[in-house]
Amino acid sequence: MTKIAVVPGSFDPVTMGHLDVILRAAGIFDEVHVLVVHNPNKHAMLPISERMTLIQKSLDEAGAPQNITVASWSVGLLVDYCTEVGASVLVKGIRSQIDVSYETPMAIMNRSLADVETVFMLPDPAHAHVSSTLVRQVSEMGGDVSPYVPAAVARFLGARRPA
Ligand code: COD
Repeated sequence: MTKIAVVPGSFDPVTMGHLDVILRAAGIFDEVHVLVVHNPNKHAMLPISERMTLIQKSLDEAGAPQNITVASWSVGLLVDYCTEVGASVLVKGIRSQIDVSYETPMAIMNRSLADVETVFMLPDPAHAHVSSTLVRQVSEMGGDVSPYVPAAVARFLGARRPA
């Protein structure tokens, strides 16, 4: 049976940490759906369509395998999307105890709601300190974010900066 995994996130913007988790998941599962979801607890910088474009460009430039699809979801539960596409696994990156505390209740709830398992993936140590929130802050204050984001994102954020 085809094993489909969903890698959900705000991806505002996608970082090297996200990209690492997505590419590793694509090596484990038959199909991976990168799902851009609005997180009501965060103040968004980019519209969802722009985040999707940047993810697709980053994947293309990384020479990503063809079993990765980029999608978005704005109505209902994350597990409703999983049911709709036949995905049985959610993949989440875990950088710290804070991530574990945040993700554990959601993982238990998602299994209870729809029998969707959550796989926690440890980060590449090179990217363990990277978050979209920090990237947004550094970028907005005029810093160089190119070590932390794919080249497509660095170009995009650089072009947005006032001259
Ligand atoms: N290295 C590895 N992993 C990383 C890194 C990094 N440097 N940075 C982020 N990650 C991981 C995060 O831990 C997370 O797993 C994922 O990548 C996405 O991160 P973000 O910051 O883009 O996205 P979030 O944290 O805002 O997540 C948004 C979601 C909507 C996916 C989340 O809030 C969620 O699962 N919501 C559940 C909605 C729902 O259905 N609720 C009801 C039942 S639980």
